Amino acid sequence: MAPKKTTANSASKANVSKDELLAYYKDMLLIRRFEEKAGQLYGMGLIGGFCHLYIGQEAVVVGLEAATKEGDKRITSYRDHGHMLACGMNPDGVMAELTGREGGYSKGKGGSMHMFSKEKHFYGGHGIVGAQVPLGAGLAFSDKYKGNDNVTFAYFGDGAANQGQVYETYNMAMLWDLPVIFVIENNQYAMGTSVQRSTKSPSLWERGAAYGIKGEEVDGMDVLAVKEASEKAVAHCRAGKGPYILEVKTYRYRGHSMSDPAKYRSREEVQKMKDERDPIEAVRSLLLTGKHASEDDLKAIDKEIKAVVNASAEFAKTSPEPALEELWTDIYA
Ligand SMILES: Cc1ncc(C[n+]2csc(CCOP(=O)(O)OP(=O)(O)O)c2C)c(N)n1
Ligand SMILES: [Mg+2]
Repeated sequence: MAPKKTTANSASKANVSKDELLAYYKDMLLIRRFEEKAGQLYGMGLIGGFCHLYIGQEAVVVGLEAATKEGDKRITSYRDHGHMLACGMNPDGVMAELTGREGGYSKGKGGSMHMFSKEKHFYGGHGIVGAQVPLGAGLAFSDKYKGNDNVTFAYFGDGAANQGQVYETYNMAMLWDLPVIFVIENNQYAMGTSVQRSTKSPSLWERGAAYGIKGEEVDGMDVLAVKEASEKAVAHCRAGKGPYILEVKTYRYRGHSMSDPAKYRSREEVQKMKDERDPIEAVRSLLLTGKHASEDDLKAIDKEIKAVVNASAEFAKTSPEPALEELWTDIYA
């Protein structure tokens, strides 16, 4: 059966409680401030190697996580700091991994793209474009095999959506009715190529039709729309109906990685998104106009989050570098 296109919107905003709105605001703001700090530490030479920031895309992961329960799994690409914070991993451990310190999630030996948390069911952090998609189906297979109702979120980008392994995975996931939500974070660009330049059929979720997988497109700058779509997708998977595709339309404000001359788009385009579609500003405005919070309340939240992020940076600077002997631990050979 062909997938149905039902673009979720925020029509149900009125049904969202004050506490929920505040929680989404805080979660998105934590990611934004954390990423800004990571950018600063990178500029100071404290973070080496690759570093891909999530700024602009915060509503995607926060909206999706809003529909999860304990036991659900997540796996993503190298643009992974936001996913880790949103599933409750400790900012100290994430920041210390970025600076390559002992207190990091991979003891300082993995860096930005290679962190994991068994406790929070976060399975990385993958630098090979698209590689996490079949791995995500494998995670879902394990839950199906065990007979529980957990769901796996396999996140990947618009660029990765042109990888062959994605479609091999779609086929197997549908054949075996795996409880996996394929989340295409369509931020309009791959490394330096826009979707328009690289992709003949710009609707990425509709490709699931070839495998009979249902899906939809969602406004990824609207956390409430993402949450609503996530609830629907999760219900589908938990009911044993097989995989689901969510193409979440979003935008990254920063370069692909820290070393990106960004010649493929104009400053005006980026500024327009910031001015008109910022996901955090949107919730801020809902909080204020709905009289759920005052300017002072929001200032206090800002302060609270800055303190958490500053503490993580302090930890990441002071945690020692891994000892030399660590070169010989956590390796296969
Ligand atoms: C198999 C493979 N090919 C190429 C690369 C280089 N590369 C890294 S990220 C990237 C772009 C991916 O873009 P997208 O999937 O849209 O994710 P985004 O960076 O926008 O989150 C490319 C080509 C890689 N890491 N792995
Ligand atoms: Mg992209």
